[in-house]
Amino acid sequence: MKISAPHDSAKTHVTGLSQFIEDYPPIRGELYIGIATSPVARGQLQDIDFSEAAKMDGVHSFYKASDFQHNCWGANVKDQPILASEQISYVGEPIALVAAVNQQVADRAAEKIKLMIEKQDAILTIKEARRQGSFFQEPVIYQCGNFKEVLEQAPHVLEGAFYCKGQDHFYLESQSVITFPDENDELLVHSSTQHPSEVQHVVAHSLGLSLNQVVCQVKRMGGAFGGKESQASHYAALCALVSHKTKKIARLHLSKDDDMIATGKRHPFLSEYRVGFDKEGSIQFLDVKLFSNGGAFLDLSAPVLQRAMLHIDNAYFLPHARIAGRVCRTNLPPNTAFRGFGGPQGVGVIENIMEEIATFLNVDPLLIRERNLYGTQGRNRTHYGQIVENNTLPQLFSQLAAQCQYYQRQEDIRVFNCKNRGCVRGLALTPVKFGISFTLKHLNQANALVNVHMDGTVQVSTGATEMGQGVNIKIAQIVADVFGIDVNQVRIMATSTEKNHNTSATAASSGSDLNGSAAREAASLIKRRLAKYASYYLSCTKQQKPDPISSGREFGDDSYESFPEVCFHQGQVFLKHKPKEKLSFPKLIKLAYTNRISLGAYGHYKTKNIHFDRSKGQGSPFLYFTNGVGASEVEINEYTGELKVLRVDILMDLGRPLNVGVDYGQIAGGFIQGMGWVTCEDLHISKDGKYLTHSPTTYKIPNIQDIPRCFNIDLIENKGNSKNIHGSKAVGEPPFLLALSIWAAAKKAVKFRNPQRTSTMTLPATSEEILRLLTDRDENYEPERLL
Ligand code: LUZ
Ligand code: MOS
Repeated sequence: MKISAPHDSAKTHVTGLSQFIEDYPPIRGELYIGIATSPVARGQLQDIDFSEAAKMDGVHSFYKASDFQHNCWGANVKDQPILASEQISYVGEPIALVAAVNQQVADRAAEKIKLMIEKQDAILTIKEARRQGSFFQEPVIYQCGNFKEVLEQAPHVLEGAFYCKGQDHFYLESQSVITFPDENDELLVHSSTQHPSEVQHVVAHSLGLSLNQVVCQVKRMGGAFGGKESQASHYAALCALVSHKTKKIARLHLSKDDDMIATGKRHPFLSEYRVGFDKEGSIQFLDVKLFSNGGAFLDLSAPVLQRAMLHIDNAYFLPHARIAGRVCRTNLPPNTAFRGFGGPQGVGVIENIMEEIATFLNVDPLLIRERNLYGTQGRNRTHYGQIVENNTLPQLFSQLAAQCQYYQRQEDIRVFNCKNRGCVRGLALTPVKFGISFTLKHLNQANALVNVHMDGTVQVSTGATEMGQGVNIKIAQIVADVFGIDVNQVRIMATSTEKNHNTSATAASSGSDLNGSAAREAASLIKRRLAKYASYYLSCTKQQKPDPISSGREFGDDSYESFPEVCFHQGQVFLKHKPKEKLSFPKLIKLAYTNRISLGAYGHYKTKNIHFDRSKGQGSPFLYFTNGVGASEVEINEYTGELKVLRVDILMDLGRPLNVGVDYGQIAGGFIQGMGWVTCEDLHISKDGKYLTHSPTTYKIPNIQDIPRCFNIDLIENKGNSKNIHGSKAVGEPPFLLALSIWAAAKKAVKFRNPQRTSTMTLPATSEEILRLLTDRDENYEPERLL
């Protein structure tokens, strides 16, 4: 298998030819949509007055909640109105729509729609939600071991809290959708979504259509990161309403500011912990209460919390644990999926604990981490009961610590910090063990359609959506490998619910695993049919070769026999014992066609042997784990609080990667996105509950100068992951979590100067936060206020 085929959009991305939704040229008669959104975080809608807006030239029509057949949607529970009608729950919540001849008119008209709202007191923070008892659902509790008994016996107990803020997805392409109406109320929806099936479902349900009247198509997204796992559906339904009512093409595209104000983000978490450990630093029990800020509606908050709870162990064995979690209901846009899906928020808790234990015992944190690492028998059972198999963590730890000269550099840093004033450094090494599979079992399935055309080229359609992550090229490689043809002969087609039904979101890092496996199923079916024919054809002598037009033999039936003597290799097909006589792949395809052999197939894949009992919090929800370690060194300017990442070393176990180039890109990109989360990306909300950070001028993501000057990414060889396609491992989310090494390094650096104050360091460790800790300012500062 060619492991570093370039990304299939590489050329068109850099030349600007890649088509995104907004690139659709203007279409005669189409309508542009403006949205009147709530200016308040909580209130009662009394009335809507369209009269001023209606006077404008170019305004076509107006819509409100009652125009929907079913004005509700939700990823798990349909608790969210598509247009608010009475209760208003967050700033930016859509209340009314205007359709107009162009975007300028639509936006100006939307501003002129008068909303009469009676304001109510909003709940914005976890702290306030807890005070008022504002929660979704009941608390969830996972327990393992004999928590109560060890509680009394632990030699040391530390208590504290971990404050972890949210993050904006900052995809380059905002939420975008175009809808094309057709006869008989049919609708074609082009959406920038990770989840075409959910867009189809939400559009159909809201308009009272059946699912077979709605097709959702996705060519690609300009980034998504979880922000389009559920929340594209909301905007698709708004746009579809206009098309459905007017029978005109409608277009909806959020500006960056509107998108950042109105859409949900990574969940902030407040976690209170109590940890017991012995004098060596081995954890004996862990007791954690996690509170997430879910925003106004449930969205994906329940499974996000669940993944946080399932990743509270990160890479460490917890003999006794009680993990409790609760989602707070507040008046913010509903928080949602974001790369890592709660995992980073859970892992942050225990990595912070590792630093705290090390400080308490006055030893290097790496020793504490290694001491608690998952091992073999007796130390390989997670707190939810899954056995950690094919455990590469010990190898990753020792290899990276040696490669990056961890202990030598800690000593160098100590000397540097003693000698220098005004500048302080820190170094930390943290691991990740990310569970691969949707935690909701039935989502772990995929289907694929493979069509072989007469010239021997192949089209593949799956439910996977391309958001830049490279799922298309990976699937193309898998299919090319089945047929023994060049990857350039395989094209991955736009995702459409017309070709692939009931698909799961491209999420949970599992896009290539699930859809690649389904595509291999489909391609293998065609290959068996071809092999059956080739086996017969190639074993005939020249004189005997059948004339397909007049031959009486039939080959069309599906066969589960395999024909191992038939080789498909480098575009040629031949018999193992007669390698001289070759058929080119296109020639074989033509012969197969004239013999009426089906050259299209459908494949289905489901992940085996996974299960999870949500009520008990026990099971084996994950097919396998993707592991990695990262070591980061930071330098902090003590006068300004500015943080620079000097050096990063990453070592990951990706099994046998499908495409090393794409995977390096995912590691570098995921890590830098994580770096933003732990250092500079800082969401601010006004007292009235409006996001103030709604453009690149007020919200800082990492830029090119923030990239570590020394950035080493390496993989270990692991041939032991036979559970997944070609022995590969998923890569999308896991590297994100390694950025916690930067946060831990910052904490270590600050601790050098001010050991008393670091236990409450928030995440992100912004310059302001660092300066606050270094200068002892702001004694009454309350990190809870931020979450
Ligand atoms: N989405 C989801 C996810 O619905 N379930 C998951 O377990 C998950 N995990 C990671 C990212 N998205
Ligand atoms: Mo998800 S956080 O869209 O994998």
